[in-house]
Amino acid sequence: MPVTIDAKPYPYALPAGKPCLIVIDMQRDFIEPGGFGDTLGNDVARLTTIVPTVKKLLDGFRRLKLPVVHTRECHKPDLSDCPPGKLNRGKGKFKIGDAGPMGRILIDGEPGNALLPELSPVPGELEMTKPGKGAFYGTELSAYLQDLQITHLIIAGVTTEVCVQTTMREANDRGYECLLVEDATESYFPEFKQTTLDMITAQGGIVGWVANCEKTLAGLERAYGV
Ligand code: TIU
Repeated sequence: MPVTIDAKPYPYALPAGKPCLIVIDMQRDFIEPGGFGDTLGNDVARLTTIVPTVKKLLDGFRRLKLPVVHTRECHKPDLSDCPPGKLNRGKGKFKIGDAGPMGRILIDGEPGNALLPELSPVPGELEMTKPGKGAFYGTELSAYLQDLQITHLIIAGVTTEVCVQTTMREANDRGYECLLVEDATESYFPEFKQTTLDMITAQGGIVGWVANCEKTLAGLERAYGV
C-alpha cells in the first residue's frame, strides 16, 4: 500500500520514487509594491502571508532530500519572448519592460524579478525562468522531470488562479499527479483562490489534489523520512 497525504478529494498516494516541489513565481514582482502585480492594480500585501508556509515546505523537502524547482515569470531584455498580446494587455502605470521602482518590469535579471531572499534556492535546486503563465510552456521543466523520473508534483506559489492553476493543468495533461498546498498558495482575490481549489478537486479531482502544508509534510515524512 502506498503512503498517502490526507488530501481532498481523497488521499493522495505518494510514489515509490521522489515527488518534486514546484514553487511558482515567489518573486518580488508579484509580492512587493512597485512590481508587476502592483502595476496591474492589485493589493500585493495579501501574497506575503504565505511566505512562512512556503519556507516550511521548502525546509521539509530539503530535510528529506527531495527535489525542488523554483520558477520566475519573466522575459528577455529585448522582449523577443513576450507576445504582443501579453505586452499590450492592461492599463497599468507600467507595462512589461518599462522601468519601474524595482527595475524593468518582469525582465530577467532585474531586481524586481528576483525570488524573495528568504525563499532563495539552495545548491542542487533548479531556478528556472518561464515566459508564460504555465511552468511547462517554453521551459526545460519537462526534460528536467523526465531525467529524474518524476511522476508526482507538489505545487506552491502565486497566484493560485493564474500561474499555479495554469501549471497544474499543463502538468495534468502531461500525466503528472499534482497536489496543491493550499496554505502555500495565494491570490490577489480570495474568492478566486477558493474557487480554484474547488475547481481542482471537483469531479473526483479533475485537476488534482489539495492539502495543507502540515498534512503534506506529515505524509512526506511518513513516506521518505528515515
Ligand atoms: N496577475 C496574476 O495574478 N499573476 C500573474 O501574472 N502571474 C503569476 O501568477 N505568476
